[in-house]
Amino acid sequence: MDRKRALITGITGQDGAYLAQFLLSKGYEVHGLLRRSASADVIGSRLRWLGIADSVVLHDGNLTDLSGLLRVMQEVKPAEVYNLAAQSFVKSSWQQPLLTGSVTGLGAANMLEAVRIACPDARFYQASSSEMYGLIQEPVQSETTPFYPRSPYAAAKLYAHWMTVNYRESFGLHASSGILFNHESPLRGIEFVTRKITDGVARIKLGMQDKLALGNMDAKRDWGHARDYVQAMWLMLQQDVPEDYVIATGRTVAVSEFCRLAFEHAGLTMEDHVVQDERYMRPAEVDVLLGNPEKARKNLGWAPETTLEMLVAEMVEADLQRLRHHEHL
Ligand code: NAP
Ligand code: F7E
Repeated sequence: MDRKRALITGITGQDGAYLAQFLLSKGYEVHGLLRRSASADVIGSRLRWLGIADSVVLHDGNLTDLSGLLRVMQEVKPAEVYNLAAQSFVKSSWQQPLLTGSVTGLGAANMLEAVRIACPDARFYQASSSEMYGLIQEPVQSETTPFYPRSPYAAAKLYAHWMTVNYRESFGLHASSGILFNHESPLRGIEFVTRKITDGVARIKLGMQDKLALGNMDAKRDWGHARDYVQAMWLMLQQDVPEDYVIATGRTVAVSEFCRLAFEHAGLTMEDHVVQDERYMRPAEVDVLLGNPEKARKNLGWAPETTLEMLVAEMVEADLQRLRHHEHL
């Protein structure tokens, strides 16, 4: 029997790598979109870290180039398409608002067009984000909470989110959005606060640096593990009816609390090392996010397996190991 074929945009990112690993374990033939880079050595480092770089098929393409996306879609003919590619760093979206709009927003529209034209029977997943709630309109956010984006990134994601809903309603595409709250892992990009903290803690522990400079430590996030969250993406596409789902843990803690847990895991005291630096503050902040994953629990049978304490421990240990072995990610 032919293996089921999936196409992942953003396969070289944190979620793309874990999703590829998960789909391979389910017996899928996994294809991914790869944007060309002159720094070929860093491309695919996450796939290599998971030991799956040779098990996936990569196709040249960019989310901003519809013709290329159409070509890939015609070539692969995927049964499932996961649109994870984006300019995903919120802070950068104020420096590059148009690029963010074009990749994170219009890029999703390009993908929907490519699916509608070349592969209308494929099931489509859009990586929506809790950042869309921004200035929160309800203390606990669910699928029915109104959105209030607070960054060019969030505004672009909101456009992509509504385009996904619109293509489902207009053309009958099997298109679902996962409104995912922050999820982290040892494969998280180094500029995001959790990985910046665990990498910093590991460096301080190994005597490679003494201080860690952070921005707003009072911001609160609902943090889960990427490995758990990619399973929810897959579950959404296995449903008969496409819908949108909040994926979260239901627990929120401040950046300072994440930081304290990471320092404590390494036997260090946060107050001896952390300094505040204006450079890491944002023009507009999302103060607190807290998701209600009840619909996903009920309809998908999904629940997170990793606690915050387990996540912090895994990330600190991975960074200690990497630095001891002079590995980079
Ligand atoms: P990530 O690590 O930043 O990965 C982003 C991926 O997008 C990378 O593979 C990147 O390729 C690719 N990409 C960027 N611009 C592209 C372009 N123009 N054309 C093609 N590919 C492009 O992000 P992540 O944390 O895995 O998140 C996955 C998705 O979920 C993103 O859409 C993100 O916005 C969304 N999301 C993330 C979270 C979270 O907490 N992680 C929560 C909610 C939603 P390169 O490797 O070449 O840079
Ligand atoms: O910031 C505060 C910062 O950059 C979290 C993306 O995956 O999740 C992510 O977006 C919080 C913010 O992630 C530093 O101000 C303090 O309040 O790790 P972050 P994010 O902005 O929440 C959502 C759901 C996505 O969709 C995005 O793609 O931490 N913070 N000090 C800091 N943040 C950073 N990066 N660096 C600091 O030094």
